[in-house]
Amino acid sequence: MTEQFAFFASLSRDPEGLQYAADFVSPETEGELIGRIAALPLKPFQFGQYEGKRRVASFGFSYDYVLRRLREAEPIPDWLGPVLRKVEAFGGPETRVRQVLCTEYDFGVGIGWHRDKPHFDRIFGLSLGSACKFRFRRAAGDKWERFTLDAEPRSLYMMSGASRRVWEHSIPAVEAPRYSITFRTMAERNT
Ligand SMILES: O=C(O)CCC(=O)C(=O)O
Repeated sequence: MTEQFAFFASLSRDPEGLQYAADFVSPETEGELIGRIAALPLKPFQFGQYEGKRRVASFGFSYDYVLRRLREAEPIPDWLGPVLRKVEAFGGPETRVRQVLCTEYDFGVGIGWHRDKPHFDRIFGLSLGSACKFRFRRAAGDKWERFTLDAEPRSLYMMSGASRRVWEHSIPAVEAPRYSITFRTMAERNT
């Protein structure tokens, strides 16, 4: 991890392996990235026979919920290069992002509880346009232990360790349009 990024000090009982950097990109870069994402041929997120309300575009790989495996997607476009390299620098030596997901959440849209597919290793998320409550939960006996990260626009979170493998995450319906770029490295077995 380089020292050029200011980290959010952990509050209490935040999930192990979760890191957060405020102001990861400038307002100018945020505007440019939103423009690029809005111009993509975004499609409603498909999981098997179901369709999510968020709209997405995948690069590098996408997960096929019918075949239950990764398949190759369009290559990661050049306009994502500068921010992708900055994310890799944040991740530290040997961080190699191989999958990128651009997502648009319209007003009132969120994402349900899940963990990312095991084909991926670390997950980085850049929030653009508006803030969201990035919620975590994990089973604790017959209850849930919970944690909420306030993900501000232009911030980056990284999930590794237990925050990525044990805790589930979700985002409740957003109160203003939000865009995100999710950067994923591959798990060993897929490299
Ligand atoms: O929009 C985000 O920051 C999270 C996206 C996410 O959890 C996912 O696509 O699996």
